[in-house]
This record gives sequence, C-alpha cells and structure tokens, in this order.
Amino acid sequence: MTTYVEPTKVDGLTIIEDFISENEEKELLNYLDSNNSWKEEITARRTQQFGYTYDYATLKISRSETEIPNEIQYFVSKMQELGFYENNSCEQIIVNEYTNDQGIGKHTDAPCFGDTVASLSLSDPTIMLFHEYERKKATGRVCAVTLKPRSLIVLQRDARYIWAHEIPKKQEVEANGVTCIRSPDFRRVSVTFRKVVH
Ligand SMILES: O=C(O)CCC(=O)C(=O)O
Repeated sequence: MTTYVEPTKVDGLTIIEDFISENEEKELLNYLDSNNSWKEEITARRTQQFGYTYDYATLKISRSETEIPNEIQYFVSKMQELGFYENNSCEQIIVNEYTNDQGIGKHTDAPCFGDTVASLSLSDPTIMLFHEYERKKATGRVCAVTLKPRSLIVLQRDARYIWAHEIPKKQEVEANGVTCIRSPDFRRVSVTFRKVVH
C-alpha cells in the first residue's frame, strides 16, 4: 500500500523554487543545445557529462576530458553561496534530457558519488517520486515532488541514501492527487551536480 508523505517529512530533501531566473534558464538551455555535447550512449535518453564521466555499463567513473564549463560552474557558485558544495567539491555534472515518455528508473545514486546530489530542472515540469527503503525493502512511503522549471532539489542524508528516486516513464502520472500530463512536445532538461568519492 502506498502512503504519500510531504517533502518536509523526507530527511535531507531540500527544494528551492526559482533557484535561477527565466533568463538564466534560457541561456543555460541555449548553451547545452549549442555545445555539441549531447550523447546517445544510453538508449534511455540523451545526456551530457562534465568533470567526470559515469559509465552506465561498468558503473565506474573516470576523469573526463571535458572540464565543467563556466556556463555551469556559475550555478555551482550559486549553490556554494547557500552552503552546498564547499571547497569546490562538486566535480561531476550530468545533464539529462527527457522527451515523450522518457524517465529514469528507481535508484539511489551510485556510491562513487558523494553525500550531496543536486538537480536543477529546466523547461517543462515533471513528477519525481521518492520511495523509502528499509533493509532493501520498500516501506510503501512515497513522496511525490513536482519538479518545476528553474527549481533545484538537493538530496542529502536519508533523501540521498535511503529514499530511491525515479521519474516515471509515462506521459501521464498521477500521484498524491496531482496529475502531470506531458504535451506532445514535452521536454525537460536537468543538470545534476555531484561530488566524487576519491
Ligand atoms: O533528472 C533528474 O532530475 C535526476 C537525474 C538522476 O537521478 C540521475 O542522473 O541519476
């Protein structure tokens, strides 16, 4: 049975709406679409990676030839001002593009990544579900978050390690009384910021 809980009940989950302005969103999307970095290595969706590259086949990370560009580093600095990613500890960026019914399966981020994972949402909104686990078993407690454009979610502590997150691979999602229907030209782009465990 599913019991929905509010985001404030998920330890370590921070949601910051309007983290960036409409102009910053537009400029960042323009940069991501003009840098020739979109890859189709994983069939699920297009991605770009900077700083370190995570290999979805071997589940390993390696130093990337592409440094984190200034266009993205600017947002890391904004997060540092809020107390996240002290001492330049954000070293890996993954950009995900979701269209049609694309999503991301239920997961917690790999152990090679550090204790803070932040994701910036651009373009269209979608629903992210957080599922609580206890000794590898789902408890049935679920938190549904509408990822609004220009918002930032930060996962730390339980939100990072205990609750698995997913973006349902569906054009229409209903969760906790909220329905999100994707239009035919739906497009969400996310920029995820991660530390690397050395
Ligand atoms: O798209 C997002 O906001 C989350 C991405 C994510 O969970 C991942 O790349 O592991």
